[in-house]
Amino acid sequence: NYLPKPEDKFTFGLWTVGSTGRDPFGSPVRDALSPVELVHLLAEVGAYGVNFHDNDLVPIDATPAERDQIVKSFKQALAETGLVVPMATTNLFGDPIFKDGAFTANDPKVRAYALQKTMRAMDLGAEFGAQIYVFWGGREGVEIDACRQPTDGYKRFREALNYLCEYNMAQNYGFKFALEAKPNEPRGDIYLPTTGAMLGFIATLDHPEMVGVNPEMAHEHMAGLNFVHAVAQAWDAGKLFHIDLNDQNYARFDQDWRFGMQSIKQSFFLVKFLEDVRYSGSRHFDAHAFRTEDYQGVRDFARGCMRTYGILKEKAQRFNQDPEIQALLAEINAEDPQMNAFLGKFSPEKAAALKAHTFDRPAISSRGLHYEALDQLVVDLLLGVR
Ligand code: GLT
Ligand code: MN
Ligand code: MN
Ligand code: MN
Repeated sequence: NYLPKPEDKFTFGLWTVGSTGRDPFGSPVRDALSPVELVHLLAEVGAYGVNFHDNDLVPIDATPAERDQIVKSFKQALAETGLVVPMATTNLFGDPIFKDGAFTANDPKVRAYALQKTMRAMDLGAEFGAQIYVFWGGREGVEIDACRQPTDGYKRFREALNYLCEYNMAQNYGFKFALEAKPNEPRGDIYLPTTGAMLGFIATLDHPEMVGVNPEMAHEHMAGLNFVHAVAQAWDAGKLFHIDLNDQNYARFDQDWRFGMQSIKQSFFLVKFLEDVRYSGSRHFDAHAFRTEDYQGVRDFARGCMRTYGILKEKAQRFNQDPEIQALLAEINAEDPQMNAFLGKFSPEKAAALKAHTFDRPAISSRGLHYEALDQLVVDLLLGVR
């Protein structure tokens, strides 16, 4: 039946089901719902959790009294529905003050304000029990490289994260930070444009153990990359703290489509990877309904994201149990005991023996690997004829 279960940890941002369909060319097509109404909508479709930017919940110009009232009513909606808040983040891109970036902006006042805003947003997230804190630097970039050395951008971003790691410790919040890359849009170029770039950058921080990544499928696809590989590298490095699932045609603008809407095969291998390695974090859908939809369509969108994940999860189980597929894999991946003497950890003796060995290149090369057959089995499986 593919109905979502709490252990799936399916989450949505307030900004996702709350999208009113506004785009750079057109005004909203849906009336805005309040955060409380959105929590009820998410509960109705069976989501596990809801995430937010500070200003998705509390408007940027709210008074302290208004903030407290909003927090109170949101907490009540969570209690009524059982939804949790696993992740929180800061809106460091919407307000005009961030037109030249936030942590990396040339104006020190903007950089200081960005730190202040993030600390307050961390306070808000902590109040709701969030454990993951996402950093998407949508405005941290340039249209023209004449305005600063890129290294100043990295240096400022590093200083800000180091500062906020210290704040995290000073407040005892225990957040894990998750950096989200995107190659471009809304800036002409965004610094650290891919998950791989973020992983390299994390190693330069004062507290690398506190910081991981939040890869987004659509963002890696915008860069023309293989999302499963990006996720696998993050996992391999112990850095897959969160994930943004959605879909996207390659090399287009940021489309944020329903998970599985476009790239079924990539989505399948992604779900298979997450399930195979037993990823236990949130499966967060960072996407929104088409502009053609009313709120019934928004529900269809949210249910669709989770349903497709569930279908692909079942397909992954079938892949792992399919005798024909597994026989092919066993054949393709067969060990050669003779090679054990040469492979693995280096030793001078091993290297000497390997250098003296003669390989029969034509014999090795002539072996077919059956990848055509293997892939057709995958296609049959995904198209439901297997
Ligand atoms: C924005 C962006 C997303 C980020 C969100 C978190 S905000 O919608 O397009 O990819 O994950 O800041
Ligand atoms: Mn996107
Ligand atoms: Mn996005
Ligand atoms: Mn995202």
